[in-house]
Amino acid sequence: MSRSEELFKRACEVIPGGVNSPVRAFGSVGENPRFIASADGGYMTDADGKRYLDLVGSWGPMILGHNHPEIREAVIRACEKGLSYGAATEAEVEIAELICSTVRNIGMVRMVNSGTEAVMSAIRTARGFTGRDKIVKFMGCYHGHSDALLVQAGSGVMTAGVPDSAGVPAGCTKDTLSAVYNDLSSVETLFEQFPQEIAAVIVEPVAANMGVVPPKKGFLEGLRRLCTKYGALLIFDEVITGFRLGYEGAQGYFGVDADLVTYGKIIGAGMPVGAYGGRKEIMSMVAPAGPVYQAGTLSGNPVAMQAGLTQLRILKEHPEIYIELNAKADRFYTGLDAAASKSPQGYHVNHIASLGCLYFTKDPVVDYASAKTSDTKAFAQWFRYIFEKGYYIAPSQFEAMFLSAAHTEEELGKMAEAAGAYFGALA
Ligand code: HOZ
Repeated sequence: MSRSEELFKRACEVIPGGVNSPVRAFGSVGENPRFIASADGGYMTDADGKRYLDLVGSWGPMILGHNHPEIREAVIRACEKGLSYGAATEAEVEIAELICSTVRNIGMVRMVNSGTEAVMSAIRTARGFTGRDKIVKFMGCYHGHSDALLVQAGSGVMTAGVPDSAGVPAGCTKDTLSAVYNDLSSVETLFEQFPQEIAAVIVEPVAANMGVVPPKKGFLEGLRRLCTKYGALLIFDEVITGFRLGYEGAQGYFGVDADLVTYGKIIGAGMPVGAYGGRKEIMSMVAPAGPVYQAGTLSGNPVAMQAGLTQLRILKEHPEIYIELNAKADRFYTGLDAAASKSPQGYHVNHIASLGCLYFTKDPVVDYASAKTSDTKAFAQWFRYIFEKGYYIAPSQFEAMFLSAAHTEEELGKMAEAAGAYFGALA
């Protein structure tokens, strides 16, 4: 029995499903999870000593690669000064100043501990600000696991084939309206039905929890227009796209302004951090400045802030990181596309900047319904092959691949070659 198998056996006795987040379980690809012992640069090493080129990158935040020396040093220095104070620190001011001075439409920002918390709080703020209750979300978009948002959600719930969750009272989702991603008319219909009741439209500007689905031209601009017309707020959930598509995330990449933006793990360089921010008049609603209550002992944790601040500073001081990463990613996904085209089966590679995904379907994937046409058995077979070759991709069809600055052209080229061999053999 391998060390990972042994650990999984023990874990199953004491942790539900043996894992602390369902997407790590490998169930949908017919495998057991690998327990990770360490990570460095573009690689992770499991408990049995097998090394993988890691294309998950802790689900996004490791844009500079694992164990970056400057970030590690900043964390060590912070640890030497104590792990948590539950009190204000200078680093919190610095990171907020950095974000507010560089990202459009962010006049104030509040640190929390995860993307789930950021989204939950942004929704509350939008409701407090507008005095309205309803929110619009898109099928297949995932905004964390808070009650109101587990409605036709992506990510692990989509992988499990149960896009809603048990344990969510109907009352919690009665004000959540679902629209079709990339389909403006579905949003317009909801606004026509509830012109005065919708507080906010929340969207992943690039949907990256049903695989990767970029927005069609005009979709985000149309959402902006509709929200302005009906007095609702537009919330960009940038847990995945923030500081990844570019320094200003999707707002900068597409040139569309959001009213509120939510961030997740990338804000803490992989440490448990999230944040939400927006224009001053909206964020001034948040306690203690305003009446929308939101709190957290560990929010703005001093160690996590130093990690995040260091990563954001590096990204800001080196804009060439994004240029090189996105160009490298273009070449990689083009290579993967060429490799998969040898497949007798239908396939589609969707990609934008360093995010990408290979679907096993003949139809273009533009929304939840088309993402679900992907043959998940074919994905599982591909996963097992490429994983065995030493490439750690997400163990689910409905997640993204995340490239990092630490991945080399040569390593990615080898992966595309391995894909070519796999799909060639199927032909
Ligand atoms: N799709 C999830 C993040 N956006 C994966 C992470 C998790 O749920 O553990």
